[in-house]
Amino acid sequence: MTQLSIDASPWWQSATGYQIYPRSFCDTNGDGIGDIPGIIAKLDHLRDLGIGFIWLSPVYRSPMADNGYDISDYRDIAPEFGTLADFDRLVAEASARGIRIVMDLVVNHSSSDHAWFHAARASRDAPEHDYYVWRDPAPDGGPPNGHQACFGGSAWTWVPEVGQYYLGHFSPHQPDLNWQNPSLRREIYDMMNWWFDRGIAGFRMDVISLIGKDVDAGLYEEGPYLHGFLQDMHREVLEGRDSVTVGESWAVSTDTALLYCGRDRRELDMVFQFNHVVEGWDPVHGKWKPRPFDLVAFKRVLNDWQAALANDGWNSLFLSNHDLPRQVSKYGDDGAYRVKSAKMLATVMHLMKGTPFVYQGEEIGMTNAAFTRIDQFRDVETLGHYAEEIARGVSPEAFIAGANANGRDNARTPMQWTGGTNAGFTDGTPWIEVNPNHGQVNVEADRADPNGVFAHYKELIALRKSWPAMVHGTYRPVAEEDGSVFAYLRELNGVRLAVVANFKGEDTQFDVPDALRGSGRCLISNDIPRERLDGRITLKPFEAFVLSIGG
Ligand code: TEU
Ligand code: CA
Repeated sequence: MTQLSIDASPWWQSATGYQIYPRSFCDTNGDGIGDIPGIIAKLDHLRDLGIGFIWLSPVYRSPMADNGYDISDYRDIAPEFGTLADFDRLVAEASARGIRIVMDLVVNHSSSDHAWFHAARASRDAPEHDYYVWRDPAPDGGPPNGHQACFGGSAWTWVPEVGQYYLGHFSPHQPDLNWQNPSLRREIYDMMNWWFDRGIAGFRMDVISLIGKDVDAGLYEEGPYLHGFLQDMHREVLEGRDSVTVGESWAVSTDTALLYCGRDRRELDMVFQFNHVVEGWDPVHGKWKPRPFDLVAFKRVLNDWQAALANDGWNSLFLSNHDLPRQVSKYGDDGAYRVKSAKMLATVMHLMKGTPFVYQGEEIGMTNAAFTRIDQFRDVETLGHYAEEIARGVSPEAFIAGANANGRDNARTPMQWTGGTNAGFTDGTPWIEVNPNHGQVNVEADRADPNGVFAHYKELIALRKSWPAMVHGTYRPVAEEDGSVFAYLRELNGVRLAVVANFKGEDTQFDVPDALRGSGRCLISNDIPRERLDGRITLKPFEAFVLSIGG
């Protein structure tokens, strides 16, 4: 890439994103629920970290069946989170610190409490009826087909008033919107433009790969209408804006990625893909039965994505979000090597080509929860599947073990600000229990430690701003069959960055591949800085470093 094209590259390529799950971030009024004033109160923490934008999980008005991923008014803020005035203040205060706000766009479905759905379920003649997906019963009166909802049970719910079933791909509280209806699409585009006019910088689009579904053909993910609708949305909303869009897709693969984010497509800027996440799930039992971590397979997935988007499109880089376990628990060691392995994972992810996303608490190495009773869980998905799995004969202990390993509540325990009561998250009773390790793991303690996790993230994010090779350099994987070490080379205009990371909690021998040989400056390390890469080296447990070689 030439210097000119680098200078013209969009801001979101060199920025780092930070995801906030508002309910669990910071509570200012003692109701036990995080709120927008709480986010504003903590903006200095994010400015110090150096992030460029916040992806804010939904703050819209919602009955909170799925913590806001069930919206009852797209143009208002949930009272428990604050007001539109609070939101405007957030945009302004963030902007004053050089931080943009990216909202979550949840338009595959609304809440069953949305005014549209109230009208839709009351009469077939209401214009809003067709905003949702209705089908007649099967000949026996049962649901039109056997499609199961993501959070358990049938995806179809009977409404006697209209004598039809509606589709709720996730749950009955989340009726699917019918994107085939042009008025519905118009409503959504107008709403998006309304938020842009309020000063937001873009959208993360929830399960966007579902909007083009063909229900009767049984096609849900990446259905036949998907890209037509995304191009339509681009024309009506995104064209000409200096915005960023990231579409969430559990179905996207390296084969389909460029259909969303190829430069000539006029759809989205990036996708959140999950191939590397699902790789760690049981092929039959899914997330509830995780399989042992396989570094070679994990690298293969990420390396394939780097290759697929090498010259077109752009990767999003993440291991964590509000639906996933804490990364240090999942891929590192949340015991003796918590700090060191958290830094190692961050180094590997931030040095790849793409835009890194940090999930709240990741920057201090927060860990999974270790719940022992089902009543400690809050997540609609976990509770829905619990009922189903128990009915199927799975023991509660086995299910809870799976939920502790992979469940969504791991990421949703409150942000640990201090070692004090409720980790400084709330003066009241938190809506979900605080992780008991907050005495050791908290922002105050970690930031006070020059060798803390925060310091390492801050350094990575700063490096990104001064090393164009980190953002735009080519990516070349090495030692792909090595089951312990993740290593690669980034290269731009003669600048070569060698990245080496030991995924094992023990000393590991590593034969330095030719491509990485050389000596130079150590840009970042979680151990004693190295200056030379040659021959066979012994990596310390979870050691990771970046060396600028030969330049
Ligand atoms: O998640 C999409 C989704 O499919 C998840 O439910 C995912 O499959 C699951 O966590 C893995 O088992 C998005 C949001 O990120 C999630 O929080 C919402 O619950 C969901 O959509 C519905 O809006
Ligand atoms: Ca609150």
